[in-house]
Amino acid sequence: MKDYQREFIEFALANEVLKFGSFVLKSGRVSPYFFNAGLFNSGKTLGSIGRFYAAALLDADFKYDVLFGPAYKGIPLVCATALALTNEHGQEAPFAFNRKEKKDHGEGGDIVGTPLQGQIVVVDDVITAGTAINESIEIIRGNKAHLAGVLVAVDRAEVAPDGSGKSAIQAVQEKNNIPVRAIITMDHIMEFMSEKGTYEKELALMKEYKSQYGI
Ligand code: OMP
Repeated sequence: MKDYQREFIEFALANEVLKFGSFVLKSGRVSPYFFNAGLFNSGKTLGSIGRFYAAALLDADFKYDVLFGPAYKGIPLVCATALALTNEHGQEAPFAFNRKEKKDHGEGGDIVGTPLQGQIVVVDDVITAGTAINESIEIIRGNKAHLAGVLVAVDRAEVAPDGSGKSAIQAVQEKNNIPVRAIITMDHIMEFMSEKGTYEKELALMKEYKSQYGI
């Protein structure tokens, strides 16, 4: 685990974005942890999350023309990432996001920001079953742009509910022949918990969940 990944887990815990407990997921699975990116809800936390995404994007060595943040949760994330890439790393970092409802007046269309052209990297929160990411891929293809990669905050590394035996992230990578990277994975969270030594009960539940649904 790299320093920025450990710092990211500490930061997510301090802001209660990462929580331990019992949470029902979109997939219906009952998870002992949940990552709620919607709680990055102040200038301070958004500034920090942007720096973590920017560090991970550079670590992954993605080559991009435009960063794309899918509505709604991806919108502040892509703005924060682009700002950090400019302020901290001197990159121009063009970005775009979509509207959920197409606008038929004014400038029209469903994309706001830089036109979706060239190599696109999607910036989003969490991939579980892959529904949200597949919608983004359709938007990019619909604009005749090229998907270059996907960056999310958390890779839950769970087996997809489709019975393929792969994780949703593996399926997206293989189907589109692109890298999908995350700032942290479930394993990083577990490594952090075991380093701290104060999460004995929670870690046991994480291990149990991983043995049931992990990839
Ligand atoms: P998929 O669209 O199935 O890949 O699920 C991704 C979505 O699950 C996220 O955009 C969230 O709405 C939600 N989610 C989280 O935000 N954090 C989690 O830790 C787990 C989930 C989830 O429900 O699986």
